[in-house]
Amino acid sequence: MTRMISERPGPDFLDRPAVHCFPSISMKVSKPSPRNDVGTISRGRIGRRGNAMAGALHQKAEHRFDMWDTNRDGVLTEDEFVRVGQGILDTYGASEDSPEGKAVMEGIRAFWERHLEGMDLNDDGRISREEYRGALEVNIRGNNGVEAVVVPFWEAILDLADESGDGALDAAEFVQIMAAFGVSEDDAKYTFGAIDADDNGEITTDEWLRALREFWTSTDHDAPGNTLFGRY
Ligand SMILES: [Ca+2]
Ligand SMILES: [Ca+2]
Ligand SMILES: [Ca+2]
Repeated sequence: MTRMISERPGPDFLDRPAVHCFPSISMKVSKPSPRNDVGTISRGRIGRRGNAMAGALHQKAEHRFDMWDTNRDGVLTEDEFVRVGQGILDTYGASEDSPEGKAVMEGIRAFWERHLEGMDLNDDGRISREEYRGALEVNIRGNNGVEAVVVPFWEAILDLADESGDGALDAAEFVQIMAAFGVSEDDAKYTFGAIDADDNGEITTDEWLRALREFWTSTDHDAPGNTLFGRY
Protein backbone atom coordinates (compact mmCIF):
# COMPACT_ATOMS: atom_id res chain seq x y z
CA MET A 1 0.00 0.00 0.00
CA THR A 2 1.31 3.40 -0.89
CA ARG A 3 1.30 5.80 2.01
CA MET A 4 0.84 9.48 1.33
CA ILE A 5 3.59 10.50 3.68
CA SER A 6 3.88 13.97 2.19
CA GLU A 7 0.23 14.59 3.04
CA ARG A 8 0.62 13.94 6.72
CA PRO A 9 2.42 15.67 9.54
CA GLY A 10 5.48 13.80 10.75
CA PRO A 11 5.86 12.36 14.24
CA ASP A 12 7.69 15.47 15.37
CA PHE A 13 4.89 17.67 14.14
CA LEU A 14 3.75 18.76 17.59
CA ASP A 15 7.25 19.65 18.71
CA ARG A 16 8.31 22.02 16.02
CA PRO A 17 10.01 25.19 17.16
CA ALA A 18 7.90 28.31 17.23
CA VAL A 19 7.47 30.02 13.90
CA HIS A 20 4.92 32.56 12.84
CA CYS A 21 3.74 31.30 9.51
CA PHE A 22 3.37 27.86 8.11
CA PRO A 23 3.31 28.11 4.33
CA SER A 24 4.65 24.60 3.78
CA ILE A 25 1.80 23.00 5.69
CA SER A 26 -0.96 25.43 5.04
CA MET A 27 -2.66 23.10 2.59
CA LYS A 28 -2.09 19.91 4.51
CA VAL A 29 -4.28 20.23 7.53
CA SER A 30 -7.17 18.10 6.43
CA LYS A 31 -5.89 15.05 8.26
CA PRO A 32 -4.43 15.89 11.66
CA SER A 33 -2.17 13.07 12.76
CA PRO A 34 -3.97 10.67 15.08
CA ARG A 35 -0.75 8.87 15.89
CA ASN A 36 -0.54 9.83 19.52
CA ASP A 37 -3.97 8.40 20.07
CA VAL A 38 -3.75 5.12 18.26
CA GLY A 39 -4.71 2.32 20.58
CA THR A 40 -6.81 4.46 22.91
CA ILE A 41 -9.92 4.91 20.86
CA SER A 42 -12.45 2.56 22.33
CA ARG A 43 -13.80 4.28 25.44
CA GLY A 44 -17.20 5.85 25.81
CA ARG A 45 -20.30 6.30 23.78
CA ILE A 46 -18.52 8.25 21.10
CA GLY A 47 -15.66 5.77 20.69
CA ARG A 48 -15.68 4.62 17.10
CA ARG A 49 -14.02 1.26 16.85
CA GLY A 50 -11.36 1.04 14.21
CA ASN A 51 -11.40 4.75 13.50
CA ALA A 52 -8.08 6.24 14.50
CA MET A 53 -9.44 9.75 14.00
CA ALA A 54 -11.58 9.19 17.09
CA GLY A 55 -8.58 9.53 19.44
CA ALA A 56 -8.82 11.56 22.61
CA LEU A 57 -7.36 14.72 21.11
CA HIS A 58 -9.66 14.52 18.12
CA GLN A 59 -12.73 14.01 20.28
CA LYS A 60 -11.85 16.97 22.45
CA ALA A 61 -11.18 19.16 19.41
CA GLU A 62 -14.55 18.32 17.89
CA HIS A 63 -16.29 19.01 21.19
CA ARG A 64 -14.43 22.28 21.70
CA PHE A 65 -15.34 23.45 18.21
CA ASP A 66 -19.01 22.73 18.88
CA MET A 67 -18.83 24.67 22.15
CA TRP A 68 -17.24 27.72 20.50
CA ASP A 69 -19.68 27.65 17.59
CA THR A 70 -22.55 29.11 19.56
CA ASN A 71 -24.69 30.00 16.53
CA ARG A 72 -24.11 26.53 15.06
CA ASP A 73 -23.25 27.77 11.60
CA GLY A 74 -20.18 25.57 11.26
CA VAL A 75 -17.59 28.34 11.45
CA LEU A 76 -15.96 30.15 14.34
CA THR A 77 -15.80 33.92 14.38
CA GLU A 78 -13.96 36.40 16.58
CA ASP A 79 -17.33 37.45 18.00
CA GLU A 80 -17.91 33.97 19.37
CA PHE A 81 -14.60 34.14 21.23
CA VAL A 82 -14.98 37.73 22.40
CA ARG A 83 -18.44 36.97 23.80
CA VAL A 84 -16.93 34.37 26.10
CA GLY A 85 -14.47 36.95 27.42
CA GLN A 86 -17.30 39.44 27.82
CA GLY A 87 -19.35 36.81 29.65
CA ILE A 88 -16.52 36.34 32.13
CA LEU A 89 -16.34 40.09 32.73
CA ASP A 90 -20.11 40.24 33.14
CA THR A 91 -19.97 37.42 35.70
CA TYR A 92 -17.80 39.57 37.94
CA GLY A 93 -19.24 42.95 36.99
CA ALA A 94 -15.80 43.87 35.68
CA SER A 95 -15.09 46.52 33.09
CA GLU A 96 -12.75 46.01 30.17
CA ASP A 97 -11.09 49.21 31.36
CA SER A 98 -10.00 47.62 34.64
CA PRO A 99 -6.57 45.92 34.62
CA GLU A 100 -8.13 42.51 35.35
CA GLY A 101 -10.86 42.92 32.73
CA LYS A 102 -8.40 44.17 30.16
CA ALA A 103 -6.15 41.15 30.76
CA VAL A 104 -9.06 38.75 30.16
CA MET A 105 -10.12 40.45 26.94
CA GLU A 106 -6.57 40.71 25.66
CA GLY A 107 -6.17 37.05 26.54
CA ILE A 108 -9.19 35.89 24.56
CA ARG A 109 -8.24 38.05 21.56
CA ALA A 110 -4.69 36.70 21.59
CA PHE A 111 -6.14 33.19 21.76
CA TRP A 112 -8.33 33.90 18.73
CA GLU A 113 -5.46 35.48 16.80
CA ARG A 114 -3.32 32.45 17.50
CA HIS A 115 -5.95 30.21 15.95
CA LEU A 116 -5.87 32.27 12.76
CA GLU A 117 -2.10 32.34 12.27
CA GLY A 118 -1.43 30.62 8.96
CA MET A 119 -4.59 28.55 9.39
CA ASP A 120 -7.31 30.71 7.91
CA LEU A 121 -6.82 28.87 4.66
CA ASN A 122 -9.49 30.67 2.67
CA ASP A 123 -8.57 34.00 4.28
CA ASP A 124 -12.12 34.89 5.29
CA GLY A 125 -11.30 35.77 8.89
CA ARG A 126 -13.32 32.80 10.12
CA ILE A 127 -12.33 29.33 11.20
CA SER A 128 -14.01 26.34 9.64
CA ARG A 129 -13.99 22.98 11.41
CA GLU A 130 -11.23 21.81 9.12
CA GLU A 131 -9.19 24.95 9.77
CA TYR A 132 -9.79 24.53 13.49
CA ARG A 133 -8.33 21.04 13.53
CA GLY A 134 -5.21 22.38 11.87
CA ALA A 135 -5.06 25.43 14.14
CA LEU A 136 -5.08 23.27 17.26
CA GLU A 137 -2.38 21.01 15.97
CA VAL A 138 -0.13 23.76 14.65
CA ASN A 139 -0.87 26.80 16.79
CA ILE A 140 -2.24 25.59 20.11
CA ARG A 141 -0.63 22.24 20.81
CA GLY A 142 2.11 23.25 18.42
CA ASN A 143 4.03 26.54 18.47
CA ASN A 144 3.97 26.47 22.30
CA GLY A 145 0.40 27.72 22.10
CA VAL A 146 -0.82 26.26 25.38
CA GLU A 147 1.85 28.03 27.41
CA ALA A 148 1.94 31.17 25.25
CA VAL A 149 -1.77 31.96 24.94
CA VAL A 150 -3.98 29.44 26.75
CA VAL A 151 -2.36 29.57 30.19
CA PRO A 152 -2.04 33.39 30.32
CA PHE A 153 -5.72 33.75 29.38
CA TRP A 154 -6.77 31.41 32.17
CA GLU A 155 -4.45 33.05 34.66
CA ALA A 156 -6.17 36.33 33.81
CA ILE A 157 -9.55 34.70 34.48
CA LEU A 158 -8.34 33.40 37.82
CA ASP A 159 -7.02 36.84 38.77
CA LEU A 160 -10.48 38.22 38.16
CA ALA A 161 -12.35 35.37 39.83
CA ASP A 162 -10.25 34.92 42.93
CA GLU A 163 -11.55 37.84 44.91
CA SER A 164 -10.15 36.54 48.16
CA GLY A 165 -6.72 36.29 46.58
CA ASP A 166 -5.91 32.88 48.00
CA GLY A 167 -5.44 31.31 44.58
CA ALA A 168 -8.22 28.76 45.02
CA LEU A 169 -11.79 28.37 43.79
CA ASP A 170 -14.64 26.42 45.33
CA ALA A 171 -17.17 24.45 43.29
CA ALA A 172 -19.67 27.31 43.04
CA GLU A 173 -16.99 29.69 41.74
CA PHE A 174 -15.82 27.10 39.24
CA VAL A 175 -19.37 26.49 37.99
CA GLN A 176 -19.79 30.24 37.55
CA ILE A 177 -16.68 30.60 35.41
CA MET A 178 -17.36 27.58 33.26
CA ALA A 179 -20.89 28.84 32.57
CA ALA A 180 -19.27 31.65 30.60
CA PHE A 181 -17.81 28.94 28.36
CA GLY A 182 -21.22 27.35 27.92
CA VAL A 183 -20.55 24.45 30.30
CA SER A 184 -23.61 23.20 32.19
CA GLU A 185 -23.71 23.23 35.98
CA ASP A 186 -23.86 19.44 36.11
CA ASP A 187 -20.86 19.07 33.86
CA ALA A 188 -18.87 21.71 35.72
CA LYS A 189 -19.58 20.03 39.07
CA TYR A 190 -18.58 16.68 37.65
CA THR A 191 -15.31 18.08 36.35
CA PHE A 192 -14.64 19.98 39.57
CA GLY A 193 -14.70 16.69 41.45
CA ALA A 194 -12.41 15.10 38.89
CA ILE A 195 -9.77 17.83 38.80
CA ASP A 196 -9.72 18.55 42.55
CA ALA A 197 -6.72 16.26 42.77
CA ASP A 198 -6.29 16.37 46.56
CA ASP A 199 -10.06 16.27 47.08
CA ASN A 200 -10.07 19.21 49.51
CA GLY A 201 -13.10 20.93 47.97
CA GLU A 202 -11.22 23.69 46.21
CA ILE A 203 -9.20 24.02 43.07
CA THR A 204 -5.86 25.72 43.28
CA THR A 205 -4.23 27.49 40.35
CA ASP A 206 -1.98 24.47 39.94
CA GLU A 207 -4.90 22.04 39.82
CA TRP A 208 -6.73 24.26 37.36
CA LEU A 209 -3.79 24.69 35.01
CA ARG A 210 -3.02 20.99 35.18
CA ALA A 211 -6.57 20.25 34.01
CA LEU A 212 -6.23 22.86 31.28
CA ARG A 213 -3.00 21.36 29.98
CA GLU A 214 -4.59 17.91 30.08
CA PHE A 215 -7.53 19.11 28.06
CA TRP A 216 -5.35 20.45 25.29
CA THR A 217 -2.54 17.93 25.22
CA SER A 218 -3.39 14.64 26.93
CA THR A 219 -3.97 11.62 24.75
CA ASP A 220 -5.28 9.67 27.77
CA HIS A 221 -9.02 9.09 27.48
CA ASP A 222 -9.30 9.11 31.28
CA ALA A 223 -7.40 12.33 32.00
CA PRO A 224 -9.48 14.32 34.54
CA GLY A 225 -9.06 17.55 32.54
CA ASN A 226 -10.70 16.08 29.43
CA THR A 227 -14.16 17.25 30.51
CA LEU A 228 -13.09 20.78 31.42
CA PHE A 229 -15.40 22.19 28.76
CA GLY A 230 -18.17 19.72 29.47
CA ARG A 231 -18.73 16.03 29.04
CA TYR A 232 -18.82 14.78 25.48
CA1 LIG B 1 -20.31 30.21 14.40
CA1 LIG C 1 -11.45 30.47 7.12
CA1 LIG D 1 -7.79 20.87 45.62
